[in-house]
Amino acid sequence: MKEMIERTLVIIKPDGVKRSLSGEIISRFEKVGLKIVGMKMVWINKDFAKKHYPEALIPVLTEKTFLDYDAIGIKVNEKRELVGKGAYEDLLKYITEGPVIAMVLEGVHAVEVVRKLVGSTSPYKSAPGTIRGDFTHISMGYATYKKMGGRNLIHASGTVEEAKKEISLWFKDNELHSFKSVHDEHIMPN
Ligand code: DAT
Ligand code: MG
Repeated sequence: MKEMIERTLVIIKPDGVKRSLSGEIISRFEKVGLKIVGMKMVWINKDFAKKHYPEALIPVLTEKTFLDYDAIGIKVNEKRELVGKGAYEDLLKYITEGPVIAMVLEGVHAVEVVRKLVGSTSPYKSAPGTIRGDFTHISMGYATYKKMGGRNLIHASGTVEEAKKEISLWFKDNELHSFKSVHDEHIMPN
C-alpha cells in the first residue's frame, strides 16, 4: 500500500509565473487531493538548468524537432545537429528567463495523476481540461522554429525514478514536510 503513495516534482515555468497562472495551476493539484509537501520560488541559472535538462537530451530533442517540423510542414536548410543544439539552448534560455515555482506533491500514484492533469508535452495536442490544454496552445515545432523554447507552462516528473532524482536536485530534505491533511483521513487512512 505505502509505495503507491508517491512524491513528484512540479515546476511552474517562467511563462506560467509571468502570466499569473500560478494560483490556478496549484489549485488544480490541490482540488484532486494532492498534498503540497514543499514549495519555493527560485530563479535558476544556466548551470542548474543543465542539471535539470542535461545535454544528453540533445539527440532526443533533435529527433523530436524534425518529426515536429515534418508534421507541420516546416522545411529547414540548417544542419540537423545545429537545429537540435539550438532547440536545447532555447530551452535553457526559456527556463532561466524568470523565476519559477517549484513544488513537491504527494499522493496516491502522484506521478501519473499529475501528468494526467498537466497534459501532453506539445500544448496544441494537450487535451482540453488539462493545464497545458486549457492555458496555452502553441506547438513545440512552432516554438523551436521561432527560437523561443517550448513554452508549455509546467514541468512534471515523468516517472517515479525521475521524480526521485528531480526532487533531490531541487529540494533539501529539510525543505520537505510530512504532515496529515484532511485527505489523509478520508482517502489514505492509516
Ligand atoms: P515533458 O515536459 O512533457 O515531460 P519532455 O520531458 O519530453 O516533455 O521534454 C522536456 C522539455 O523539453 C519540454 O517540457 C519542452 C522541451 N521539449 C520537449 N519536446 C520538445 C520538442 N519536440 N521541441 C521543442 N522542445 C521540446
Ligand atoms: Mg519530461
